[in-house]
Amino acid sequence: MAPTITAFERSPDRGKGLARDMRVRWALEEVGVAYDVRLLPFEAMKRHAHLALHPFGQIPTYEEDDLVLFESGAIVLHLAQRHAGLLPKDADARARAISWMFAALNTMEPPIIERGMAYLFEREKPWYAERMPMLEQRVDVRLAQLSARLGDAGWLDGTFSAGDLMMVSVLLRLGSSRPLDAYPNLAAYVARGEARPAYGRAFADQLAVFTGTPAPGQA
Ligand code: GTB
Repeated sequence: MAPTITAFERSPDRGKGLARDMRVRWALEEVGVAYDVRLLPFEAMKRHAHLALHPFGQIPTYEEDDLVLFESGAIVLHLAQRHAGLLPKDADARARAISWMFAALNTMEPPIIERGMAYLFEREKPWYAERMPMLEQRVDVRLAQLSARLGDAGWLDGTFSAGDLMMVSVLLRLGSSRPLDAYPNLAAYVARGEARPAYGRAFADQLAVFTGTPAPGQA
């Protein structure tokens, strides 16, 4: 049976691909696994049936036979370990790719999310003008370090991996409020990720939830 993931029935971004089901969809497309999606209204995410799958009442979740997973990173890692295409065969290269996944989630994502939350929800607050430059600077430090490491390479460590999938997904969370103009190699890196056919299919599928337009190839 095809695995089932959960996603927002109504996402505040209306299909811009920012919710975390997008990275799971992308991984599923990269490894060529067909999947079903169960769309959840916000209230249903907090009810017992969903809390049994996800202790924090969030999306995405992943169900495959008797296996239930939550946390987008764990789901992508599971897919990458079970299927070819997202992790190198060489054990050391594999471990390095997994390090990049953790770097995306633990080192890059927190300051990016903190800045994004302040930008969205604190703009009217008296402390915003003072706090924002500090948050911008924390993001900048990480972007500069990542940019220095990536240099002229296409991907973070040799061929495209789950580490790149996660890093591109996290960088996309910066959105239009924080363009990557100062880091042309990171902007090109993100564009390379978005240009992957698997990304395109995943993006079209999650957008179709909000536009009602079936993704190409789907009835
Ligand atoms: N660490 C978990 C993971 O990686 O899976 C975090 C999961 C998570 O934050 N899920 C969010 C959620 O379920 C959706 S992705 N939120 C509801 C809740 O907590 O009650 C975060 C998100 C939501 C919306 C947008 N957007 O519209 O732009 C972007 C990102």
